[in-house]
Amino acid sequence: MYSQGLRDSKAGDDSPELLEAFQKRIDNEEKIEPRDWMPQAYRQTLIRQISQHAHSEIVGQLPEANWVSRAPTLKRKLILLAKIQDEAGHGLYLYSAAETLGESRHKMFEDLLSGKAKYSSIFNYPTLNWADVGAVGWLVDGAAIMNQVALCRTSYGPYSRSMVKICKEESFHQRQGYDIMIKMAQGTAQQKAMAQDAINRLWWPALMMFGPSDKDSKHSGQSMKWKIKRFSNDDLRDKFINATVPQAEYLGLTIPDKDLKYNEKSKTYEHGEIDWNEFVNVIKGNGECNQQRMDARNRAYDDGKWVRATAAAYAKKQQKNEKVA
Ligand code: FAQ
Repeated sequence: MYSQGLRDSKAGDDSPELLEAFQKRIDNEEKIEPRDWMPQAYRQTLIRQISQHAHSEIVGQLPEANWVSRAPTLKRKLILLAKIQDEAGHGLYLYSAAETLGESRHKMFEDLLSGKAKYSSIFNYPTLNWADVGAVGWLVDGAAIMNQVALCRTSYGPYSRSMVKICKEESFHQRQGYDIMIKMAQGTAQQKAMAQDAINRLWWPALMMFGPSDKDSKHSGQSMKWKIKRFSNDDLRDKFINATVPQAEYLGLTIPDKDLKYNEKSKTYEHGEIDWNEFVNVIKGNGECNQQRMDARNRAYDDGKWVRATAAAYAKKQQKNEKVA
């Protein structure tokens, strides 16, 4: 019943019996695999989320790439290059995971390059000083891990397995970012001021990475029922704040939230109001760097045209040779 294959799971096939049996599998913590029957809406939700996630990894290389040529030492440059390459790899695993759902990579690229597809809001902010590279590793990768550790248990097999490897690498990214922050915070007064400036600008955008508040999140309810998401946006955001505030204290830096306070009873931090207008504006394409990011991705795609043409010609030639042999 479940191995009907991709072509059998079309709109209109979602009978109550199939839906009920599918939900039972989810409730029993079974992983859903590419050739299993799945509701169209489950497939579409995954394609949307996984492709947005893949685009984020790819666009997310750009703010850090800004500092490759100006890293302060050869060692820092090597570490940064390795991290950026990891992000490209994450994008590729995720595009592959989305392909198992029947979406073509070409279509996903087209949607990104035309501005139709979303990617994480955080990458539309600039990286203005070297401490931003530390803050991106510490806060952005830190927020990404908080979300992705939960996704290791997501119900779709290929997505879940790709997350396991990605999380191992993100954990190294987070630590290299924190290491930069330690050096800056313990350095000269000017370096410490740069570290504080980075956290002032990136703290709130990092909190926005978790998505709209639970009351405004349109997909969370169904995604949690299908165990695509294991925690709500606000729960993950709170976990991130609770883990990160003590790290900022260790650095001797201040979280730029005058309303942040520790609740002795619940043993958790309560944060101030997030500027949701800013979030909406950025995901609509009006952030500080949206245009710059899109231009860079389109330029890279155009520059790579000859590589794709050569690879396609080579593949065609190989096929022809195989036929002759
Ligand atoms: N930015 O109903 P919800 C990384 C959209 S990886 C832009 O709550 P959902 C690694 C959302 O798509 C970072 N758009 O949606 C790295 C939806 O739009 P739609 C990426 C956002 O899906 C580090 C609408 O708002 N991680 O950083 C954002 O249930 C350093 C309504 O929202 C992932 O993608 C946002 N922040 O929950 C790389 C993790 N938030 O499609 C380089 C996987 C929400 O209806 C350097 N994704 N939207 O038009 C997820 O866990 C989920 O998709 C959420 C959103 C939690 C992001």
